[in-house]
Amino acid sequence: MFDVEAIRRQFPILHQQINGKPLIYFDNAATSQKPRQVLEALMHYYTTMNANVHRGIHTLAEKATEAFEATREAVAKMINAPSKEQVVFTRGTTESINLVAATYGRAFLRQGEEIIISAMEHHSNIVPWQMICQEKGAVLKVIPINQAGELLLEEYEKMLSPRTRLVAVMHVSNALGTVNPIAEIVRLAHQQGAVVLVDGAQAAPHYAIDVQALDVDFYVFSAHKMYGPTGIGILYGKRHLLEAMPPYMGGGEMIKEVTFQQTTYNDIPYKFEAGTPNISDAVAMKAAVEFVQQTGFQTIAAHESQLLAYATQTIADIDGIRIIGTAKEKASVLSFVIDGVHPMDVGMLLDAKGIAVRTGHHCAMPLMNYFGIAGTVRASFAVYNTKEEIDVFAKELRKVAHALR
Ligand code: C6P
Repeated sequence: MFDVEAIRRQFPILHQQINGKPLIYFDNAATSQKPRQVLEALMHYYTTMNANVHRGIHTLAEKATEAFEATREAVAKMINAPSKEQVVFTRGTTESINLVAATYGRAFLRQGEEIIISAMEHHSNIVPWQMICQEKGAVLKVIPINQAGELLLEEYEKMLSPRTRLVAVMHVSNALGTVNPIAEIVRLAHQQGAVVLVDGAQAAPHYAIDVQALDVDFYVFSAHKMYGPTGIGILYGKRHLLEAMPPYMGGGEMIKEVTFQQTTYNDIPYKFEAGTPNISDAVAMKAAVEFVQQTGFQTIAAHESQLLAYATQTIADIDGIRIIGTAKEKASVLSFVIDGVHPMDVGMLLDAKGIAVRTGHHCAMPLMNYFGIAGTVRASFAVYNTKEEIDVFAKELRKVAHALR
């Protein structure tokens, strides 16, 4: 039996008052809160083993390196990567995408070739591709969506051609909640010889990811949205691609030998990890991986899906409300507008009641343009949220809508 109160007890931050009201944290798509085991892992790292990794032969350096590499191993297992060398530590999703755009893009993209993204992408999965297309004279194409916020797969299929070099799509939309059919997107791209990068920032917190079953070429995500620390994220890549890609940044750790004439680069993944990495947060990320695995992805997804259904139904009859993102397959993101009311005003009035939601364009301005809106109010749920919180949220939202309209 799933015991949400037992889960909540593991999250110290949840047990506080905000503006005199018990905190209701519904901004999980922006960043999730951290369980005690992650906080303790950080403390444990700094109080027992802090040292630089891969460099020293002293005991602490060995301990730190072991803990750092243990996270790589745990992440590889979690996403079913064939080997831990295919798991590169980055600062997060944004850096992972920029890394691929800058290295794979710079090395392999040719003038007149095409990169396909989708109309619902986060700016992190638009701008790096725009930059590399401009640099290389390549063309950026965009898969359109329907009013429900679903990709038009027939249009995508028509867009693909031998000119397509790379397809970059999100697994789950941060602004709509749409879950995209990644295996099918990958299958179609591979038929044309294109590689696929999947932005898994909003999928990794909710679903068991199997990079081999999906057959993705690159899969990227951030620890901080899956109960881990900020400043650490993952780039998974197929071995032959990572090996063929040039390095991202130059510096320590990414080399085998340096002379003033030339440098030979280290093997993967270290080739992409120049400089002292974010060791402490990487080490603590293992505790986040363990948290989601102990809780179980099935349990997490089932609970969040109940919350989404309950919230959607509970707010549906509020005057003037319109839900943005009504795809058949949805993760626990509830985005909406209220006619005649600015999303920011809603967010501020909810905050006064201790309720944290995100308002605005959610770093998806082209998507907002498609819907003809400046932004939405977004409630996004995590495993520690409850139906009772949704009841309070719906009651306060009703009052806010009434007062502002
Ligand atoms: N979305 C949101 O509130 P970083 O910041 O690198 O960890 O993740 C960027 C990113 C990339 N792709 C998707 C689908 C995302 O949702 C995000 C982060 C947050 O929706 C902050 S804008």
